[in-house]
Amino acid sequence: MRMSQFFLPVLKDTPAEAQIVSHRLMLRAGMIRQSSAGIYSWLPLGFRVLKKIEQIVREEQDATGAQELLMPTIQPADLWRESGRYDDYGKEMLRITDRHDRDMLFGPTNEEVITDIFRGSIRSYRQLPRNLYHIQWKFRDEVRPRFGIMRGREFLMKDNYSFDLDKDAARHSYNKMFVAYLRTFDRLGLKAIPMVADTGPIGGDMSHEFIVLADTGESEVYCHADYLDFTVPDAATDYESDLSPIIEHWTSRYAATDEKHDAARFEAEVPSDRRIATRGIEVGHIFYFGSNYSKPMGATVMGADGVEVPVEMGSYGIGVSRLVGAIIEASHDDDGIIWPASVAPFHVGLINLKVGDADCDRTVLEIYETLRRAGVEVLLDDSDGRAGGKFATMDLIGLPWQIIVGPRGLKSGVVEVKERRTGVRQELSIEAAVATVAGVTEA
Ligand code: 5CA
Repeated sequence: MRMSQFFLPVLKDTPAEAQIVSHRLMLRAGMIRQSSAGIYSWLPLGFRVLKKIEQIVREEQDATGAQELLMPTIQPADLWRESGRYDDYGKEMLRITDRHDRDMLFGPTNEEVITDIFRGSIRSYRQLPRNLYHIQWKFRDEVRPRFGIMRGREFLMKDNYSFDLDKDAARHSYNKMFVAYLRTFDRLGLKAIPMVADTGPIGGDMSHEFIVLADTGESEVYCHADYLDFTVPDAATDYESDLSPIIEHWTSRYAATDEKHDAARFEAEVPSDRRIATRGIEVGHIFYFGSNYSKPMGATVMGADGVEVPVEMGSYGIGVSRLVGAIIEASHDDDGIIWPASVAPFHVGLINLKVGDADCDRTVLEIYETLRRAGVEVLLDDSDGRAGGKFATMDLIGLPWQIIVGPRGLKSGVVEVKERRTGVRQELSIEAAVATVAGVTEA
């Protein structure tokens, strides 16, 4: 992509309304624009990151055997009357009336819709287990939308729903999601700690929130420092095997959100120099709620003994759009964003320091084409602005690598390669520069 053609409305000044660094940087880097309170447009740079996160989430879900579908954003109120949540959900639900005076709503979550699909299609225990997910926009009319996309009113969520015959099988489905979440957040370059959590309006009696520690987070959290060094299960994990040893390991130390915090236990179980009491960003939340929805909504299956039973269910959410902010909170410096390679909007920023200089123009094009042929995503700064401005923009948008081509270097056959994360600069031949940045495309 050529910068001269790319829609990248970067801001020079820090927007006054942005209180936290991720919000400031997303606005400055031209990733998002507010449409109304808590509702944002995703501009091309931000949208590329959102899609990359979505794809990693999808790959890790598919690896567990979960299947993707797509449910609507607008739901009929009647389904929520059946589950008993229509009145309970309160003002956070955006209620809509259609032209026939039917009560509709913009979905804040999808337990009712998926339970309705399930009950219309599945009859026998032989058709279980099932785990279905979608990645779809949600709307919650939050009292205080804030911090940009971090607490939005409209936001993108991955939500799954598992269906099992009995509690043991449902526990296995829960464990699968637990492991998939550890892997997903790790691939996104985040350390997310599973913490015992409250179930709120979703309900149920077992729940974990996955929390990224950050001073700017909205949740107060308490945990053992050991979690920061725990190893995440690898890609070869067999999801059909007994996953409980992994879960036991990852729940072996104290970790709880504010609502579930027990100060006496925290002090008894965690040595004082290992206690972390801080804030965190909730990037995922998993729930086991048994038959809370299947019973009132009549989602039953025939068991092997011929007896009809309500299915055991769980639901599992990841805040896909919130993750963009969480990653920036975890990875930035004074100059801007530092994207982990796995979600970077482009892998390389290629800067032509002297547009119009035949040597520079030719070399830049040669590098651009070579990288593109190798499948590396490149953003070519072909504008004729000042060098200082070009460097500042490249640092702000945080691509993992920069290749800087100028007339002076070319005289001695070299270009400059800068790694954004470390700031390390090297003068290299063109071939070596290409090999350096192309050799690390895999996250
Ligand atoms: N049905 C369940 C699981 S699928 C559910 O809705 N869970 S939730 O309420 O915990 O939301 C799941 C995830 O969505 C949260 O962990 C959080 O990362 C994200 N999320 C929730 N509310 C917002 C919001 N207002 N803005 C951005 N992300 C949000």
